[in-house]
Amino acid sequence: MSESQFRKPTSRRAFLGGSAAAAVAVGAGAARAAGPDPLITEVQDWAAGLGEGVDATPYGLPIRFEDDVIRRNVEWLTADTISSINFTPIHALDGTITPQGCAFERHHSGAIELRKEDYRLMINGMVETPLIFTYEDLTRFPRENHVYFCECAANSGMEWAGAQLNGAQFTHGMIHNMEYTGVPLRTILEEAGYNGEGKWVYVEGADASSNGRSIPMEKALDDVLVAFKANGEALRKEHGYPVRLVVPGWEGNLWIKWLRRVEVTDAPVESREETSKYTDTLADGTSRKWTWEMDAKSVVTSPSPQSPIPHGPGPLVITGLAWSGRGAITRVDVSKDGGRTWETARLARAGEARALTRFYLDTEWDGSEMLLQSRAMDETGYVQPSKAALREVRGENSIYHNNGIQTWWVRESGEAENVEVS
Ligand SMILES: Nc1nc2c(c(=O)[nH]1)N[C@H]1C(S)=C(S)[C@@H](COP(=O)(O)O)O[C@H]1N2
Ligand SMILES: [Mo]
Repeated sequence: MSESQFRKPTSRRAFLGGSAAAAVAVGAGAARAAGPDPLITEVQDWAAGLGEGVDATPYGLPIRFEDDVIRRNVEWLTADTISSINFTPIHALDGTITPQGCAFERHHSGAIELRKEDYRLMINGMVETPLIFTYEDLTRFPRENHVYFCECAANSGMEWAGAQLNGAQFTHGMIHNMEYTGVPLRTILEEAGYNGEGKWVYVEGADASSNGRSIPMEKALDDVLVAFKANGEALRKEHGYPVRLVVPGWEGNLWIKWLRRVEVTDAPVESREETSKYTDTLADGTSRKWTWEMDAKSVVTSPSPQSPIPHGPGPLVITGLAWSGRGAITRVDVSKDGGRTWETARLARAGEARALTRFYLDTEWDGSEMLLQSRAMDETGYVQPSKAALREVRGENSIYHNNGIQTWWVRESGEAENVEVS
C-alpha cells in the first residue's frame, strides 16, 4: 500500500511514548486519555487506501505481527532435527484448539510425504479376511468427530531433576488438541472379521522408523480412531497425512502417523518403542511398563516466562490448560503462594473427556511477587501431585509421565521464571 497523503503521527514510537504519559489508568485496566489520541484523531494508513483483495490469500497464514507464535525446539535437545521434537507455543494460544500449523511435532525418522493415491492400510493377523484399504475406501465408512489432546509421554521429561527449561512452551508444549474426523478402528476390525480371539493389535506407520506399538484389544475396540482430518482439514504432513491413529488419553507415541498396518495378535510384540523406550526405571531398579494413560496435569500458560505481565497492579487474567487421559477435568485450583493457599479457577467450558480444558482465574494483582501454580482434578477423583510427591514414588531416573505441579516465580516487574518450591 502506498504512503498516505494524510498526516500521520511522526513515528509510532514517539506516539507510544506520548500516549503512555498522557493516559490515566481507570477501573478495569482501561485508560482515559488526557489529550487527543492520534490513533483516533488522525486518519491512519489502513483507512487511507484500499486493503488486499480476496484473491491475495488463497490459503491464509497468521498476520505478520504474530510471527513469534511458532513452534520452537530446544537446541541441546535437538542435535538431530530429523529424529526429534519441537514444541507448541502454548504460552501464546488461548481457548483449547491447537492450530495444526503450530502443533508440536515428534518424528523418529522425519516427516514423510505420502500421496492419498499411494496410501494403503493393511489389516492382517488374527482376522477372518485380511484386507487392504485405500484412502477412498476409508472415507466410505460412517465417521465420527471428536476433540482429543495428544501428549508425548516425554512432555515435561526434562524437568525430572529440577526446574530447567524457561517457558511453558518448553516445559509443557509437547501437547496439542484437535478435532479429529475418522472411522472407529472397531469398524475396520469388524470389516476384516475380527472374531474376539486376538487380544492385541500391533500398529505401525509407513515411515522408515515405523514406530510400531502394541495396543490391548479392549482399547482398540473402545475409542481409537483411524483419522484423516484434523480441525476440519486434511492432516498436515507432519501429523501423519493422509491417515493417523488417534488413541484418546494415551501417550502420543501410540498415535501412529502415516498408519499402514494393523495386525491382530494374541500377545504384545514388545517392540523397541514399548520396551527400551516409553518405560521408566524406578529407584529400586524395577521398571514401569505399559504406562499408556496420561495422568491429569495442568500448567499456567500466562503469566509465564514467555508471557510476562505487561501491566502494573490491578486486574490480571491468569490462565492455563488442564487435561487428563482418564476422563474430564472437573476442577482446577490456582495458587499464588507456591501451594500454601489455593483458589478454584473458572473453567471456560465444562471439561470434556481426554481433551484440553481452559481455565481462568480473574484476579486483582497487588504488584507483589507470586509463586504461581495450578493443580488439576479429573472425574476419577485423581489430583495432580507435587513434583516432590512424584519423585518419592518414581525416583529421578524417569523421562516419561512427569505430571507434577509446575511453579512460575512471577516478579514485581511482571517477568516470570521456572522454579521449584519445596
Ligand atoms: N509413524 C510414526 N508415528 C508416530 C511417530 C513417528 O515417529 N512415526 N512419533 C510418535 C510420537 S513419539 C508422538 S509424541 C506423536 C506426535 O504426533 P505429532 O507429530 O502429530 O505431534 O506421534 C507418534 N506417532
Ligand atoms: Mo512421543
